[in-house]
Amino acid sequence: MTSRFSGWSLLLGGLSGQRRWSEQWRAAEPKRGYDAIIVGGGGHGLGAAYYLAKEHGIRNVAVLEKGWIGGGNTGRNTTIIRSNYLFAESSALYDHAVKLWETLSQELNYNVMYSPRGVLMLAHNVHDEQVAKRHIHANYANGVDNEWLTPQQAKEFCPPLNISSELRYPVLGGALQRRGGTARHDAVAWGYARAASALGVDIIENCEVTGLRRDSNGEISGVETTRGAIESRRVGVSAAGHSSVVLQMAGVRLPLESFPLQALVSEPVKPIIPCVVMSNTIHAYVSQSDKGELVIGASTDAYTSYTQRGALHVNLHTLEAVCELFPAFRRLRMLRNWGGIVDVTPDRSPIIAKTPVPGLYVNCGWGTGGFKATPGAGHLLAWTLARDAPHALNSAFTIERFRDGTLIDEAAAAAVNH
Ligand code: FAD
Ligand code: PYC
Repeated sequence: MTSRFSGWSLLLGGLSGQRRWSEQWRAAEPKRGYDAIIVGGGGHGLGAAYYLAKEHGIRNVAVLEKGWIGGGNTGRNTTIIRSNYLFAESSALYDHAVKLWETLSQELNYNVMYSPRGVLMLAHNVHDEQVAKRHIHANYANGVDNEWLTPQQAKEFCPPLNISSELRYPVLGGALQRRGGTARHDAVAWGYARAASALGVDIIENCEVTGLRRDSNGEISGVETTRGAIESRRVGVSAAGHSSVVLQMAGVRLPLESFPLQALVSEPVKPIIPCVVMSNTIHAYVSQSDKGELVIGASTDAYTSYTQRGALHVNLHTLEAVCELFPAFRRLRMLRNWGGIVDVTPDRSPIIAKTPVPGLYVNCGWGTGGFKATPGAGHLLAWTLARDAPHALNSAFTIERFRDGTLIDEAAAAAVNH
């Protein structure tokens, strides 16, 4: 496997340098029509285009991105990958993605820096411990790895962790998924873009979809964009944070709310934390990038918004929690912070499905937890769009479940409140 990386510009700081990488795919002008259009050039949308071309032979595909590829949540998240979800449908869905992560660099011939360093989710009270153990048992039954660590075992696994019983929220133990970890977020977008482009997919940046066209039968016939109208009988929408806005253009209402979610990084230091640590209870999650920065994530804001930045007090709350768990981090300076917009369903599980409009498909509602799903979501959206029918792994993740009450109510959907 080769890697084109010669340097690093991590996390949001990397976006300014991303033009250098865009040379690796063909910047395309929109054609009059395509066999399929994907709206949204994040990892999910680019992944869907790649799998359409690679696995379904549908190569006359355009990915339409209103900004630059990977500039949405794909380039703004804290890159935590895991599949330790409670329900059988969810753990199967997310584990499908984890399995794809394991060979993604080889698949794309692009180093996405997948690093299965282990994700440790802390318990701070009896309720946390019971919930964690319930997840461990459920995961075990579903063939997904997850194990309980005592406070001492947690400290051995993650030496800087403070397990003093004097803590406001003492560590009572934790659930460890060893196959969980991190990846280089925007490399995923670039890797899929390059591989899709090589198979003939057009990747069109600075092209916002402003309308969805339907013919006299009500079927999808194309899109309107800031670069003109484009025809297609199949449109997949993968516009995280804005999916309900786009679907509304075809008269489809989605049960989604959009919230800002923030993250921040410290100055770079030598390797200090060997794994990912998450605490749902005190709203902190932290890992270390290969460049040395501590990557820290906060909670969603309390109110819906499209501002792509969150409230300062949310970050301060997280930093207090991180410093309590890791006293050694107190002296670090924070380098930068940023926000993304995540869209959240009532049951915190995603939608990957056909819509009531023939030819229109949607992948959305991943909330605070869709980065880990990137290869799986792309793979399943492509399948659903190519066959006009869901794969067994996404057949439960419909829009209709909110009408029928067949919810997949995943409390494990994130380490953050939302
Ligand atoms: P995006 O990358 O957002 O792509 C959607 C694209 O659609 C965007 O580029 C956008 O510009 C484009 N678009 C929108 N409207 C239009 C339009 N009208 N026309 C054309 N294009 C349009 N998940 C995890 O699993 N682990 C984590 O640790 C994690 N941490 C997170 C931390 C933060 C701070 C944030 C914000 C999110 C985090 N997430 C995490 C969630 C994760 O980032 C998202 O669920 C995931 O990246 C969604 O990928 P995507 O490709 O669907 O979306
Ligand atoms: O889904 O693991 C997750 C996550 C961590 C931070 C945000 N989302």
